[in-house]
Amino acid sequence: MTDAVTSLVDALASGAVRIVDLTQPLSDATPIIQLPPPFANTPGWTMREISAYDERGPAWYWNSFEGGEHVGTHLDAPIHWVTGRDREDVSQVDPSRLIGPAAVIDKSAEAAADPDYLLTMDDVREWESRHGPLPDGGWLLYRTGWDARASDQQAFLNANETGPHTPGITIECARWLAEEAPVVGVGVETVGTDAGAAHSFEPAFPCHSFLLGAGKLGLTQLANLSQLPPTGAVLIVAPLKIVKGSGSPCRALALVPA
Ligand code: 23J
Ligand code: MN
Repeated sequence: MTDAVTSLVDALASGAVRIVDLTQPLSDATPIIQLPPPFANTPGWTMREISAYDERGPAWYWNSFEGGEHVGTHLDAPIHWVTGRDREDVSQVDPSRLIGPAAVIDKSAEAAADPDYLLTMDDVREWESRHGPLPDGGWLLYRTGWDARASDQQAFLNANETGPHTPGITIECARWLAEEAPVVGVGVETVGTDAGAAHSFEPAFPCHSFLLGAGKLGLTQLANLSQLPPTGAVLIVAPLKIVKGSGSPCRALALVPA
């Protein structure tokens, strides 16, 4: 009998299992969320060179970096939101929740037609009628096509005088995902798990409020969800183990059967 890890190693070597990188590049060009006044905003990503094979360090190149916890592809820990304030910080999130089966719901056509498109309970029920229930202990990954805009802050935030217009999830569906669905987290391609217009929802930012309040996780600014099947992929999320962190930039990978 071959053990499961050996089988995985063999499958990776043979190409029977493919690795899809779901992570956006992290640089000073990475788009960041823009909250309206009077709220404080996050700094973006900055790198400072320590040495580059020069008099400061003749044989080595290295940098320091600075940036918000919620910049680029990143994980939201439950403590990020007031509803989850007594729950885990990012260093305390159990690793068993950072690896799990992924259900991919594709609403990219709907979001292309309407940038304020909201995923509904009917959408989830329709997906479940074709692919089965959402995975126990797994992740819902919500594809909207928004990853194509991620190299351009203006297109990514898509704001006008009425605020940002980016796709999200209805209040009802966010509540169900938090309180009833068997998933441990929700991943999106946009700057946050909530819709651009969610500042005016009741409650405001329902994905953050309900999911993090229920101890679940958020994952944002994903790339390459188009390369995943609706079911059958495994998500691997690796945030930094920042003590007292509310979240962390992370590497997000998927293992996909070829
Ligand atoms: C702070 C306030 C509102 C929001 C966010 C952060 C995020 O989207 C985030 O990155 O968690 S909506
Ligand atoms: Mn966040």
